[in-house]
Amino acid sequence: MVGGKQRLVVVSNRLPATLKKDGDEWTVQGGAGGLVTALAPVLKNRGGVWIGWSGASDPSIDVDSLLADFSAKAGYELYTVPLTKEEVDGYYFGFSNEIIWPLFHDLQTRCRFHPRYWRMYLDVNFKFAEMVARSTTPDDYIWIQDYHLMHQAFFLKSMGVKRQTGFFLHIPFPPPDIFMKLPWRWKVIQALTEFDLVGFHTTQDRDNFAECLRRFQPDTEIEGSGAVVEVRSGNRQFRLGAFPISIDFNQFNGLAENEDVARKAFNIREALRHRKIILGVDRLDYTKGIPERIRSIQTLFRMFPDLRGRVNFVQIAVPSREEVDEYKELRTEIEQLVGRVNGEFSFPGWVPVHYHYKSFPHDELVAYYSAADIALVTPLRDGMNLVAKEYCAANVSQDGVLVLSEFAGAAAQLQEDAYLVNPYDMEGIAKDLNRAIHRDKAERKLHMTNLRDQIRKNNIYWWVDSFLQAGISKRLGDFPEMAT
Ligand code: GDG
Repeated sequence: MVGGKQRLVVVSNRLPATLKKDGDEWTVQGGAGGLVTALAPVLKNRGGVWIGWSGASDPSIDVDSLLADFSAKAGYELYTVPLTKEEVDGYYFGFSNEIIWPLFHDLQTRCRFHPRYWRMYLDVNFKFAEMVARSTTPDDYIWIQDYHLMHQAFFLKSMGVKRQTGFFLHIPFPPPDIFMKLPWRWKVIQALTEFDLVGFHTTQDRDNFAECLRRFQPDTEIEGSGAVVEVRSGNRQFRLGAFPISIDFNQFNGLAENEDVARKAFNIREALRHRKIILGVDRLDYTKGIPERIRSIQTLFRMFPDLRGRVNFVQIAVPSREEVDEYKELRTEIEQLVGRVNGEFSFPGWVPVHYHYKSFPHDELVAYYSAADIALVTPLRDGMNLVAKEYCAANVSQDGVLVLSEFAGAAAQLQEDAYLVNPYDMEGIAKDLNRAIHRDKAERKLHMTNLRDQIRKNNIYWWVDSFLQAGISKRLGDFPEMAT
């Protein structure tokens, strides 16, 4: 624990509240991404500060007063880093989303390595670091989130500002063969070594980073064998750790038991009575493998015609990065595929794929989780994937089945009790779905109980504690290893 003495300062690209224009009015909305879901309850329970961009680039609006209400309700302070449209284009849409996001998800052919993106990324990182320097004290613990802000410790040091810093990467870290394609590879590696602790979701990600570091700095030595290791590299000494992010288990479990939510779940089941429900929930992103998943559903109904009329696939796709052409094209591709599968198999009274392109209120999302017989979570690559864990936590009847991509970080923890699939293998997925549909009740219960136990123990509070203890404790081994 940070303890009473040290204030926690979280720094991320986006604040947990974003400003949106609704007609002439600006409104404040809570974010729906994995990071917000993960950290909001923690800061609320401890109190602290969150530094980030508000999502608005209009200099005429008074961001701070708009956010004051949200901050009071949220129970922690917010500081905004103002960004111009040009900065957002270069640093966020450019460097972060057109370079690091695809590259770190092993999709290097989607990268656009424009040097001006890199320069803007550095400028904006400097701006963030100035805000961190101004609004924190040497006693604070500064926890930087994610790939948009890899240069924070580097710039703080270059300003002569001493802070205790930790960095957590929410996406995978690629192996050297892929990472080496980044034109600014050594600058990024070096910047990461300036943190006191660098955290990843899995030991695989951590080891990939260590491999890249060794290529950069052959004298690198690594000490320790647990989740957190001590690194000596050049003139730097710091820690690397694997901290699989998780969810507030009790919140999802409790919501699923709530009477209103249980009624909503009942209504979903009633609407699809006598049919098994397979559920997919994702931000609409090319890393999530949604087209591949719909094709695997098509394959399921082709390979197992007896399932026609007896199974529904429900896909919730949350709008994401809608301004970007690639995401618009992905949406069109998904909608055409849904149309094609429904056109191929529908008959009066049964439409196989139910597709929702919108964000559901939290309680409705939990109702869907709770109503579904099977969660089909098949990202092509994913840092962790919280949906897989949320589904299990909401499965209070304990008879659901998780079908999970082997390329999601969550697979490292949940592999024993989920069906692990290759998201590119349509027939393999179809066969495992067929098995999952026919799995007997006792077996479903056994595996779901194990999954829920694992997620209950290694929950979001455990994640925060283990990261902060690794960041703050003097000796290695003074922090909790993952409960099994
Ligand atoms: C990044 C990494 C990593 C989804 N639909 C609705 C909704 N959601 C919420 C889910 C979940 C979150 O969005 C999605 O989290 P994921 O982990 O699946 O994915 P990313 O957004 O890509 O997150 C990922 C994560 O960071 C944390 O480190 O696991 O690998 O890519 O929490 O509940 N929420 C609401 N309505 C919806 O319709 N309210």
